[in-house]
Amino acid sequence: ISLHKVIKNQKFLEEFEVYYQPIVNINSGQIIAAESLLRWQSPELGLVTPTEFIPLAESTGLIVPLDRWVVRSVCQQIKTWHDAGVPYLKVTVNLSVMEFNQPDFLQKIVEFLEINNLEPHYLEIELTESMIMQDVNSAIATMNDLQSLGVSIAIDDFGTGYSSLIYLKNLPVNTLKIDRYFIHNVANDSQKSAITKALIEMAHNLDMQVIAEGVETEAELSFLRQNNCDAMQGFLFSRPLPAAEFENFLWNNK
Ligand code: G
Ligand code: G
Ligand code: MN
Ligand code: NA
Repeated sequence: ISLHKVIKNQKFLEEFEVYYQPIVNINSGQIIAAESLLRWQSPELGLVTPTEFIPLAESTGLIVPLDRWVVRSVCQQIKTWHDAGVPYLKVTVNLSVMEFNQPDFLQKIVEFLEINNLEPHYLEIELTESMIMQDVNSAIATMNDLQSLGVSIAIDDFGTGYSSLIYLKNLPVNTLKIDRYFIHNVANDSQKSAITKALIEMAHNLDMQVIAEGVETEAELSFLRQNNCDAMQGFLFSRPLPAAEFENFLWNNK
């Protein structure tokens, strides 16, 4: 498809948009953060989801400028929201392993924070287990550098990768995001319940915050609340929203 042409022409500045899904404190119901999620509104193809275009962008290397555009846009957006009076909002960014491994990756993060005069702890990078396990030592070094800058780190889709728990103990990680596979019907599935409880307890013992992904029902939410999960995101609370709608949502939830 025409992704290559689009990005080459710099037209992606017009066709791509960052959506934001609220992340909510499980007890207070307050919005504490948002996950940024990229969307491609193609004039020819309509709304294309990341699962379709990210593999293509990765195989062509175009994911690097694309991910950088996302980080830059997100930093700018957080700053705009802070200036508008939204306190303490943190935003997470999903990155491709290709961008994470670029030699100037950290330098770019610093640059985007600085040009927006943004404190680093408002940015969180989401990494998957498989991204980290490709080259554990190098990943840990980059993660340590991010944390030294003040940027926090989440492990995304946790439970679906192949990382060993021995490694998890040694990873510099602030937040563990339990994959939505485990959350779906968790209250009525004894195996998922057992795994989810164990993951929450383990993460807390490692001083990590726990976010449940893909929460769709009240039953799932109350299970998570009873078992001390810290935060949640999912369609029960809100779908990912365009920036302007997300901002309205924020004001209505104060
Ligand atoms: O929003 P949706 O569920 O369709 O996202 C599908 C996948 O695309 C998720 O695994 C998510 O991590 C990934 N993704 C979303 N936004 C970005 C982005 O800006 N950069 C990268 N590299 N991946 C993203
Ligand atoms: O892999 P990652 O966790 O980054 O993917 C996030 C994706 O999950 C987003 O594309 C988002 O659209 C999707 N998502 C968010 N909340 C829900 C939910 O409650 N149910 C389902 N099925 N998908 C969700
Ligand atoms: Mn994610
Ligand atoms: Na996930």
